[in-house]
Amino acid sequence: MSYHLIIGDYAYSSWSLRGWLLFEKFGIARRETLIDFSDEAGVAQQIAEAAPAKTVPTVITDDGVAISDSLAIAEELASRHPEAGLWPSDPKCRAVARTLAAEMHSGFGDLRGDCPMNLRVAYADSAPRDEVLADVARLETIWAWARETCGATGPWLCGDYSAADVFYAPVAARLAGYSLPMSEMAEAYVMAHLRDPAFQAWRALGLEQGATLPWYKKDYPVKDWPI
Ligand SMILES: N[C@@H](CCC(=O)N[C@@H](CS)C(=O)NCC(=O)O)C(=O)O
Repeated sequence: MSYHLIIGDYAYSSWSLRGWLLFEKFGIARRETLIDFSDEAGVAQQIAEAAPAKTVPTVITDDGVAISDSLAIAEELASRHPEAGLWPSDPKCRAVARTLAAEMHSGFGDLRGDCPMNLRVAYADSAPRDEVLADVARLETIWAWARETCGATGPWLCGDYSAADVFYAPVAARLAGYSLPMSEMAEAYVMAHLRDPAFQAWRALGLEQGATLPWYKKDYPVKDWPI
């Protein structure tokens, strides 16, 4: 099986980071095309070959299907590569992992809206609104629930690194990048993502490639990236 993975800007495209980690962390080969977020042509126009897909990440399979949603990509790769271990093998932990990935995929609108992923900068204080703090509290609740239910003792939510962790990698970047207040447990999880070699490789690409896009800039005091 071969795949063509189309991704957006390394520094700013949180969904693309998820799509890329689904391949990179589970050793699945693909060729990649990078979409330019600074191009006047929007994403849909740039990925016209993958129509009706209109967002990134999009994966084109060798049988010609454009999978244009990160959760669908996770499920399809898990089905096609059962040996890769995208979801935990234990049914109980797999249910937990899927629940967490799905909640991320459909939720946390305030956090996502106020704190867009930006791997080029970290802010010392982002004056979070109560709604954003409520999203952080919810993250802490479900992260703790996952760890407890799966008996996780290492860095990841459901035991070994799984697709659930993929979905929270950009969330970790937001919590760290906007200096959001969090518990010790959450901070340890966030730092595990920031230290992850795959995440670091992606961020390094984001520092090297692509334009700095002014519409992501926030007027908060800047600090060094936490790691
Ligand atoms: N539900 C989609 C969301 C993908 C998405 O919104 N991607 C953004 C980039 S991070 C995009 O392509 N935006 C371009 C547009 O909306 O025109 C997923 O899970 O992959």
